[in-house]
Amino acid sequence: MELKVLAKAQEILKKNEKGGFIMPDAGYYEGAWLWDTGFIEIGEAQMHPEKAAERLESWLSQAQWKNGFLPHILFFAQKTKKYFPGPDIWQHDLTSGITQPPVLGFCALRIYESLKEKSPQKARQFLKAVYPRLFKYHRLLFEERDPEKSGLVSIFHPWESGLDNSPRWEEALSKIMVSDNQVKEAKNSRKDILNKKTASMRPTNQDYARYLYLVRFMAERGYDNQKIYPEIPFNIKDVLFNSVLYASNEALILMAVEGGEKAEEIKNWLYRQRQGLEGLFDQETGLYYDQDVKSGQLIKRKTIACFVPLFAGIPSSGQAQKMAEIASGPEFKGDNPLFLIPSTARTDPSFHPLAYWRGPVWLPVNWLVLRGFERAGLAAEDKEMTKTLLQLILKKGFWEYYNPDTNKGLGRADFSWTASLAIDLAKEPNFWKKLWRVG
Ligand code: 9WN
Repeated sequence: MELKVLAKAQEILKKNEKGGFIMPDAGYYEGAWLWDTGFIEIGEAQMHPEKAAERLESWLSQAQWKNGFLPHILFFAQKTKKYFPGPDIWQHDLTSGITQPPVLGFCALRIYESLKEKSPQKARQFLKAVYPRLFKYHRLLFEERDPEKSGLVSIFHPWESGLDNSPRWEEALSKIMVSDNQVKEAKNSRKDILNKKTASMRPTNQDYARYLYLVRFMAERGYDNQKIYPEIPFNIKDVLFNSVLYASNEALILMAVEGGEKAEEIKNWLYRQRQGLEGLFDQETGLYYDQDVKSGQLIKRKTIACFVPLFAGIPSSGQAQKMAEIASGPEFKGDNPLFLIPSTARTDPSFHPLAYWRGPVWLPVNWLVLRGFERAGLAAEDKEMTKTLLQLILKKGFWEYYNPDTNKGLGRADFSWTASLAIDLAKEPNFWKKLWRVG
């Protein structure tokens, strides 16, 4: 099984290469996305560590803004043929103006460790190039996206969460009023790029009108976080984003130690983050939720994001055990013989097996939870999910997402992060356990 997965996964990653990067897929997504790049290079690090190191270095140096910010897309050209919204909407050269879950810290550590085995000198050079950039990005997040020093940084756009049309964002978005003309504008802009089949699964034109409203809101303020933070209608402490940031900070500490840098500031962030993340736990349901900064309330919608604190080692062992029971119970796994976690709970009023982040199974977030089970010492769940995810991919192919009832592949075929994370799963490395020793 392992060899078959590895061969096909590498073929896909090769096919999706363009301009020195690996795109999410070869057809629609015309750029290199932040968190896709992170997940892609985690798999690549295990096959071609030198190339993975070169690509991440180059992505960081081309994408990073002067103030340290890392945008969620680095485009290949000023004009996109299919993908919308392209650079003309973002108004920031070749990048977008929002970020994505900060997975690059633990991705960089993964590359560093593989490279060290092959060439310690190259590994040191890689560390020297990427560590300061990642540190600067994290510092910016803590200074400008958490001015109240809660230990939790804010996201300003559903795309920053990576889980675009998750039901978690419904209420905050409903407060953004968009006119019929704005919805029409969104519809016309997307018209040529979506075929009927895919269009019905992706966010609606109404959603897109609101997404565009938020982009313009930020662009008009020159992407100045100080101006945006108090005014933007969408200001959320996202539980997945912050858990991933925690794990990337742990990775930065390991990198700082390797490179002889001081890690005090990062340790302070971790201390505050742990308290912030613990505050997102809801006793009644046994899960972790996002917090809306405007209302101060937890957004109690059950989705796969509720489990991601496991990846950061935040839940106690009792909490983790209970979370594993919920994940494998009727609300999430349901009757599917495979242990896969749908993006949204089956009991949520907005659950739909075809609707993008409102039901379908996505590999990267399942991977975060599975590694979270590993971290919590829940070996049975970890093993079972690894087995079933690989079975799913072998049987159905490397899709963007899958129907949680029938397991049918959906969205775009031959998707890069599905291929690269399949490599990580098939090789069953002990690597991640090393990361967990910190914290
Ligand atoms: C907007 C590239 C990206 C992923 C996101 C996924 C989808 C973009 C889109 O594709 O979002 O960033 O246009 O739908 O939701 O998680 O990074 O694969």
